[in-house]
Amino acid sequence: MSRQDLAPSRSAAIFAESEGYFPGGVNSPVRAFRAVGGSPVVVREGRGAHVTDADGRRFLDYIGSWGAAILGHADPEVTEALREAAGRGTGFGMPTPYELDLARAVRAAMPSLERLRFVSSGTEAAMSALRVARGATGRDHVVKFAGCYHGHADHLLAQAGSGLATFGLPSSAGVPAATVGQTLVAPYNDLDAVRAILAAHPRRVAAVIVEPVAANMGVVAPRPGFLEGLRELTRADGALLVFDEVITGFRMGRGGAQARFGIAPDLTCLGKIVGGGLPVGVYGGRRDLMERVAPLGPVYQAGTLSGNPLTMAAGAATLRRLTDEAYAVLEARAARLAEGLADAARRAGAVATVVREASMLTVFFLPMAPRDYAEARGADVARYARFFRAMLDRGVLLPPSQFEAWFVSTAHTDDHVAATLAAADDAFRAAG
Ligand code: KE4
Repeated sequence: MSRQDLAPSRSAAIFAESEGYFPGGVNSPVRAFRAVGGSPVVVREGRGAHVTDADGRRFLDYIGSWGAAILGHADPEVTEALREAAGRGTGFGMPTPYELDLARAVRAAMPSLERLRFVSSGTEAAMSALRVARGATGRDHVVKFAGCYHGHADHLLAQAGSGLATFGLPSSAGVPAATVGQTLVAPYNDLDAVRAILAAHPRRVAAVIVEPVAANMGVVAPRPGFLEGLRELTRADGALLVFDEVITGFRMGRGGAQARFGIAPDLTCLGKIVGGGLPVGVYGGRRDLMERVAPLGPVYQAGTLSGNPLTMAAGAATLRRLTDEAYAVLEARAARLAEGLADAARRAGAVATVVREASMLTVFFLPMAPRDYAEARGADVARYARFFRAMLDRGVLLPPSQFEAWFVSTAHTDDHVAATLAAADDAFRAAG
């Protein structure tokens, strides 16, 4: 009997009632387990590398709040920082010293953010960064890449990844054609396609926005020269280069992907880790661009809880722990996990490829690593669903979609990696 077949569960009862409140019973689509089947895990609490569901079942967690929980769940220092901040009040709608503390840490890690603004989600960060780009250039078109996800702002839902990839949605209902008409889409890793778009729309593209390492079609690495090529092409055309580092920021080292690849974008978006697990987004970049933002300039953006003390405290407490040593241990462990998963797939005779970048990875049910969204979508999603369930039955919670990333935290130990690999040995066979 699998773990899921236990007596009628509280999780199932909670989810059934939730379906009477939320569309699909969830507050974000991918959580509904529609791509992997069954009733979703209803998490009652998390601690370290584990989450516990409403029935007391404990799982090793590789969702990690979609990357935010890089220190694991309920980290004592982050929790204490939050407790202390909450005692001072949760928000004032006025400047506080706490936003400055976090801004100092962000800019020390990413000097390209000469000026920055805190917001409350990655969607807000990407939406605002592109508004700055359009306001600064006076141009209306933006270029994005198929399979990249930059949140759910209308004009960014064209061929997006993450939940749209999970559900096979080319875009979203409710988005006027005119809105996405100015969003031009190229295949990831395809510089010729970008060159052709810029040639067809000379000096009309405000920005090219890219996940410097894609993680919303599964983890797809930039090919050598791709990011450098984007930097050159945008500079030559006068378009701005926007790095969406909502996932890669503070995941790929303190300086994020821009430090790892040595490229300075004009604007950067951050989220997740930088808020220590609380609602957050950041957009920032060149001073001459950001000084067009109200109240200094004509680009308007605002937010009631932008820079709120709780998020600032949790973010600052998290970044203090992300030392070079912490990253070295984290990435070595993720590498052992990735190598072990590839070995387990081979032993089981499974057609699977493991792609790892820093401490995030995807097990693609594909014979080789995909270079773009079209190739990623060729993955055997039914086999992924069987693998997901087999791992869940063995106490390991993976992202409930082939097109999302696994995230390793500093709370994952070598023993956790060993337990994951032991489960994977069986699960690859069970997935057939
Ligand atoms: P949020 O608005 O969800 O905070 O951030 C949007 C966003 C922007 N840019 C990138 C690169 C992102 O990955 C995201 C959000 N990531 C997804 C997971 N792949 C959020 C999970 C969900 O939608 O439930």
